[in-house]
Amino acid sequence: MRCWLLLLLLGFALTPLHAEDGYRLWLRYDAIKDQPKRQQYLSQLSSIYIDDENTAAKNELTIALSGLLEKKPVFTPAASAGLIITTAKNISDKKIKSALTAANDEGYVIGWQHNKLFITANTNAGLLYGTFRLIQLIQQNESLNNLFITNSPSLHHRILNHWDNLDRSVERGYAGQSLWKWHLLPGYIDPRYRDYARANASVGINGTVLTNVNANARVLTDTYLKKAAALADVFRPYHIRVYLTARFSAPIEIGGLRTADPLDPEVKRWWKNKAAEIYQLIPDFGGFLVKANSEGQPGPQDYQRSHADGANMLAEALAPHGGIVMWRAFVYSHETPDDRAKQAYTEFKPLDGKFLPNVILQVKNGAIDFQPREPFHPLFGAMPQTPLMMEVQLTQEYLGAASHLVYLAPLFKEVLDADTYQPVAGNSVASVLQKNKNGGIAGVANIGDERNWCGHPFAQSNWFAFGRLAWNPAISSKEIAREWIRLTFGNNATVANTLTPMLLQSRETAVNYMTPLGLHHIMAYGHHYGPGPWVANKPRADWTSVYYHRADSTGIGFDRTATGSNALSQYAAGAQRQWENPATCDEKFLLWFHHVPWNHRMQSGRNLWEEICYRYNTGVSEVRDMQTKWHKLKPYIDEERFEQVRMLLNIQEENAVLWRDACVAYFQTFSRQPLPANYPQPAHSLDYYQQQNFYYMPGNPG
Ligand code: BDP
Repeated sequence: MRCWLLLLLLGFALTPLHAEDGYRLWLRYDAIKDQPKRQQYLSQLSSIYIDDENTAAKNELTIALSGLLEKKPVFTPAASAGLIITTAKNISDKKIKSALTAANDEGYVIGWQHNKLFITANTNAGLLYGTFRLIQLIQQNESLNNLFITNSPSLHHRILNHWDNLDRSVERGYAGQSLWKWHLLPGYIDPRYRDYARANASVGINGTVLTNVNANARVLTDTYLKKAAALADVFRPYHIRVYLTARFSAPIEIGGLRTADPLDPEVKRWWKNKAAEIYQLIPDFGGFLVKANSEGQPGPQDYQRSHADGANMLAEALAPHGGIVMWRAFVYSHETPDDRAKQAYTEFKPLDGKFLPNVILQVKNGAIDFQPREPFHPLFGAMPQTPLMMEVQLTQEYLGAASHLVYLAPLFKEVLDADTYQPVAGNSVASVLQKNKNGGIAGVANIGDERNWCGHPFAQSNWFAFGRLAWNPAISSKEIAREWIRLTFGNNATVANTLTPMLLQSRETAVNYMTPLGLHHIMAYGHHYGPGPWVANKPRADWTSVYYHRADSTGIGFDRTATGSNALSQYAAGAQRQWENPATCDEKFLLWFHHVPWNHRMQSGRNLWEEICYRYNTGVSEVRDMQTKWHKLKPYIDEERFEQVRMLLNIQEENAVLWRDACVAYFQTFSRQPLPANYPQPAHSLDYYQQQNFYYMPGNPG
């Protein structure tokens, strides 16, 4: 009995106080085990000077070094410090000085001067980013000797878009409820708000839109503005600005006006007063994000005004305070029978040059809607006089919700690196975004109140990758993956070497088992989880799957060339050339641009039907491969996260099989060809797959 008690006590003593529940994200500051390394860091960093007013950086250093080095840092005057964190002053070293001159407002330089390590920047924001960088190097046990880093963000606006509602539901959110406890604000400040700000600042995110694009005007009332102001107060030391979504009809709904016509003087006055009221409460308020005349949202077209009229009216109200309007280009009308992929371009291209300078057009990465793969949006490069933001989706609305492991950096990179050929070859989407000082990138957040923030432990990597790429679109997906893995799972080489290729492959895997070869929008109706290639006869054609895949007895795919919708013509000639001919079209986009005969010969030598089967099956095998790899890592991963990912991978495998079998069974009714030899037969009849439904998936509005 006594022995049993002893074992039990011992067991408790060995159990870490904090479970590995994912809460700490990549900000994990466990003690460095390598003693010589630790000693060296201690000698270099034991005393620190930091300029006043940098409380966030100071706090972070205290938390980080107390954990990593198991010793609280001592803050001293500059003369006696080993690490000096300061803006401009005191820099004599030429190299550092000139790097600092070259750095922009938020950039930083880390380097040595007279045996002291310096983090220096032109602003306190830069100092914070530099501090996080230094901490991340230490987390990865990198040597600080001879360190010299100079780093500035290439995009000015790096903003998360929360699709969070005031009732705390999250549109397309799979990680619990909204982080914002509106009912308790402003009185109760959840400590989590600060951790959220820390995580964002650590990867350079500098803005957050708190509310859903399908906006509720109430957030602009005094009561809610005070709540938003309380959040802004928490985020301010982390250099994160707060933005809100503005419902276009707010002057009617909360202002008591009879119209929201953007040219009406009373409406203009209402918005001007509203902006002034907001800036009283939130002096550094970032501005508005607006979804107008899209999917039933109100907008200027309700009054026969243009998108430019609407955006400029709001921009005028914000301009005196330094605010911006992010006006979304995601518009398509059910009254317009034209290909949905063409409509945003048709609407906005003629408005280039018609917006005020503080309007930024926010364009989704592709012309349809965050599909597993889309060619870049034709508006990139086509609006040279308008600042653009690219909107990507971190929440996995079309990529298996938070149940599938899909690392999205390769998706973001594919678009950022794509050549727009505007005005000539060599102008990537990233360079288009960078052309205007107001350019930027927005990420639809995948964050909720689940303990691990994003639902799937690996979904955190998409938040991280978004920040890194927003800061520097040139870094590789691999570099980001390796770093995230080390910060999140530790520095074990086996773990990093196994997980890096697994992450890098995972997006292509999802494309394979969901929408290979340019297929798109063939998911289940409404909640968008799981397959639904048969979806037809809905209130609008472009909410069905058959509208997009167009399978028939002759072939499959959407003809977007001159013989079809001619969406291709919206791209520059160079871009068109790579896609215009089915014989030479990049196969990734074949069925996006062409309706292709079932017997079309693919590069592999298979015919199109066999290739479709092959891709679906490859997707499933690749998920199984992820499972095998994960199992091999068991000895290196803590039990909690290991088990959680193991179970989620099982769900992903099951769902990938469902995608494969449902799609193959359905498309076979058109191809009328047998399954290739050795190809696994769908376990059930098509009818069975059509009956499957995932009821009550979270995040589905209405
Ligand atoms: C789609 C979502 C919908 C959003 C819409 C948008 O299904 O819930 O409201 O995009 O971006 O992807 O406005």
